[in-house]
Amino acid sequence: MPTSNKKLLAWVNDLVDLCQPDAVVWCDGSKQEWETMCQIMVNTGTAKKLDENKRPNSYYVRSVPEDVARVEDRTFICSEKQEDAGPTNNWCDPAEMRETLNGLFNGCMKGRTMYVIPFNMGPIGSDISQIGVEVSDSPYVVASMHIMARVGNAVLETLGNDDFVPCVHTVGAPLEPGQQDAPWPCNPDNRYIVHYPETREIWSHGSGYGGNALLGKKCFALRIASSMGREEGWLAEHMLIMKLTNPEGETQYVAGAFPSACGKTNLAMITPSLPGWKVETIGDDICWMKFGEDGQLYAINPEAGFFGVAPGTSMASNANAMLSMTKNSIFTNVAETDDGDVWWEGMTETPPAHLIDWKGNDWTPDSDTPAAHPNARFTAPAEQCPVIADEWQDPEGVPISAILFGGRRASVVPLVTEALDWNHGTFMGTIIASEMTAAAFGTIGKLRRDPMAMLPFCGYNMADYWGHWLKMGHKQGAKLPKVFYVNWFRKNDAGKFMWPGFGENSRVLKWIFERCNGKAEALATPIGMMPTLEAIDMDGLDINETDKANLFRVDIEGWLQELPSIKDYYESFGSHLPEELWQQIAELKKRLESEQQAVA
Ligand code: SAT
Ligand code: MN
Repeated sequence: MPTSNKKLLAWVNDLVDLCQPDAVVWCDGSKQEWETMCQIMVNTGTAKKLDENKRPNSYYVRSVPEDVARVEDRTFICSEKQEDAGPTNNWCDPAEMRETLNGLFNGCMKGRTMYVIPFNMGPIGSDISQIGVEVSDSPYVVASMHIMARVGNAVLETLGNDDFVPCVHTVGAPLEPGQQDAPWPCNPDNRYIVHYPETREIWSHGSGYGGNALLGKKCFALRIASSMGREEGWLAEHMLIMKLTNPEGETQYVAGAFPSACGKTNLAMITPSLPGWKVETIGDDICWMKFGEDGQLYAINPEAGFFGVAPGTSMASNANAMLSMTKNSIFTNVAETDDGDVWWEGMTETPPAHLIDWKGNDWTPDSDTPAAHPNARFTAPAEQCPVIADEWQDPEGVPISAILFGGRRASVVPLVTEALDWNHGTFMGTIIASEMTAAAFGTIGKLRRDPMAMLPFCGYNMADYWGHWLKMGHKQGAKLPKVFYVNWFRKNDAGKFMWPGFGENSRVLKWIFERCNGKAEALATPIGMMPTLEAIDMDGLDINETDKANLFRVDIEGWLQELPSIKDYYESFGSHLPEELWQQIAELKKRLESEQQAVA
């Protein structure tokens, strides 16, 4: 045994009794181990090695149509009391769930190997990092965890006899003696992604894909960690972290939460259009923040790799992501080219003449289904990102100056607004939403609320989570980041995006940077501080005057119309909703109405 940690040894022993694997392997995290896992996947038909000259040390994996994404309706928060999971989570009584899972896990690894994967979320040795151990019967999980986390002996050494978060994963497909394994074993009829926040445990059954199976990611780093953060006074957030450097060489660190399909990974690796400005990446998905002794919030990226959506990623949309995955990467459910490489929709303007699609069928540009699954993924080491910041693994973390919230809003929400203070910023986070339908001018599409972009990832009652945010702001001596709400997606009368996005977002980042160092002007409006028209650098941008004005327009009527839906939303949380947030609505309403009267 590579450890003498009593809890760990006893836990693994119990799991061997329960799951009855044929063998147990303690993962050491070595290169040799990665090679062994990949070879096993090749032998069982799970993976294909890509052409060594085109993409060295990289593999192609195809799952099955029943197992292609996270399953939110099969994800459970099993707190003792239902109200502690809150109305946005699936809850089940923990005792009942344990009984169900005991049945399902009994003998679930027969005919398979149980891998024990010690993993560190965050730089090894950092005070902000956490340690977990995942037990899994999937070599794909072991190989993916090699990229996404720090794994193996170094973690066990750091762990010593301390506590860890136990994570149990099985594909839920035991093998009879002599039974041929499937290339992608799973059990779609019995999927359970289960969290016990009070005892800090994760149990996952039946899926081998992404966040269902790589338990360090959404399960630990967000759901369990958010609950730990609440108890211990820190924040676990669904945020990118980036480092901005201005032409004078000054730096600021910014974190940002965006719902899916808002270009979060692209923003994390943005190539700024503004001359002299530099953006570097610390993380693209998850951010853990703790107060330092100086009262500032210090952030780490708990992950070691990117698990990004492939379709739409190209040298034009995100060159740095493309360059991160040129070697040592795993591709899942993309399409396979005839010359041993990968392709997906959007990678090149002209698709190859022939591909094997993600289901294993021949594909040509005339086919009427996409070649890659829309949730196809690349798994790539963060250290391979050309713009990864030098300090991305600094155990101290980086001091955060600004937090961005954003959604995809065709109407009402301007390009950028700065919160009046921490409480107002928290309010902004709670009202993040994306429009599900493209809104016609003056009407609002159906809104999907995704507070702090944490809707599927908060491990306890969402309203209590907002309360925790507010409480963080009351900490004695806290020097809090400024909070900004951005919206790259506002449309004009003709239904066209008014803002070009991508590298041009650096113009907004510049204003945010200069608000943080006190150099940029802002105007007080009913919805927060906004840039003066001169404060955002529009040099060389082809935007007409009407659109320019509308990007920054405070839509008084639109906001007043939106307030009742925010109130309805808040009401769904009953007595857990912090009083402070009701006050935020009341104050916003007052500011909007007095502006309305002033204009009339
Ligand atoms: O599958 S993951 O949860 O890791 C990624 C995602 O769905 O956001
Ligand atoms: Mn995410």
